[in-house]
Amino acid sequence: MADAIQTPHASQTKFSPRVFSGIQPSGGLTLGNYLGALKRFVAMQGQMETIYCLVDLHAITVWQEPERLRQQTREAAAGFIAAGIDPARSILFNQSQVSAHAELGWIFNCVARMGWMSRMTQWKDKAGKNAEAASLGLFAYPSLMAADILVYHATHVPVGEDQKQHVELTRDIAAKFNHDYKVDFFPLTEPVIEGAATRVMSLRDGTKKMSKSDPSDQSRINLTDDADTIASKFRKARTDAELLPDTPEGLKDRPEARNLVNIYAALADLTVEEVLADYAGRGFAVFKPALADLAVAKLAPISTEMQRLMADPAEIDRILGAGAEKADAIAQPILAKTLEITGMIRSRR
Ligand code: AQP
Repeated sequence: MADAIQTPHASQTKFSPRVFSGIQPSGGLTLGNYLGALKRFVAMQGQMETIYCLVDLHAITVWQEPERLRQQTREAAAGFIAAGIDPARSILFNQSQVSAHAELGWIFNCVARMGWMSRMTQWKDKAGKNAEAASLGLFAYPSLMAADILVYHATHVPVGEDQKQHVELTRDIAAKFNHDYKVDFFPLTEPVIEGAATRVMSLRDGTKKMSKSDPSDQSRINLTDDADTIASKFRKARTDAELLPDTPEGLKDRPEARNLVNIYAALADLTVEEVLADYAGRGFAVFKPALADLAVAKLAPISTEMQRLMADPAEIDRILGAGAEKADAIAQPILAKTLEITGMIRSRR
């Protein structure tokens, strides 16, 4: 996959390739998080330096019960490791243990414009009609996300389609900072969005994103679901009565069918064309059990390994702490230089 990764902006060759990405521990990890993000985090490991973060400060932009948040953060860390993130090859930590994220986030709050934030579709979706009652943190979310990325001078950010707008805003913040302070200090980071399942949809409604905070558990596959639950959710997934077509164009106005075919392709590392070559002319009575078998084969080992890791929470905390130390060592000099550029006095204490 190395050839799919683009190099940073031509004038910015001084930034060495570095990957940063994160997931909110705002619930259990879903198949959407796995295919849109985690599976690709694992694939990028070894291609360049990789830094992965459980963004707990982002999670509290909507209410989180404290003990539950701690549990979800440990469970997400177990999910990362079970899916193939090796803490010896990637830096893995939770965001709140590296204070440079929040500090740079504040500076970026002063760079980003209100108008930019109010145009973010995630803000509009999550705040809904009652924006007055939403937290200030939810509004400023993309500015903290820019800090997460840029405090490491990360050049590449693997994300699902829904986060593309936030990575573009990260580039806008970097460009405005560089312009305002007449420096070439922050890279213009590239989103890395690829594969058949960059937007996995709800199993109940093919027009809605699969999400860990959807009130319906039937709408998603959780990485902790057992084999029977996975099979039953795919069996009950909403579909139409048509047979599968022989080209991707035939799925154009069939969001539920397209979603299931995309999921199959991503899990099997096939193209949509290859999946349709095998299943064209077949109905869902054949396709759904095949998809369920494939999903169980791919996800059950992850779920089993997660359970094993979760039995030792102290070890998970140790891994996150060690990751935070390594992350902090990269972030601190970049934060210190940012403070110097912005005119803050840095006397030795
Ligand atoms: N349905 C999805 N399809 C593809 N990629 C997805 N991602 C999330 N859902 C899908 C990708 O997973 C990464 C982490 O996302 P996040 O947890 O930071 O936030 P999110 O995008 O808001 O995910 P959720 O599951 O919908 O969380 P809640 O319900 O808490 O808001 C990102 O790279 C994202 O693109």
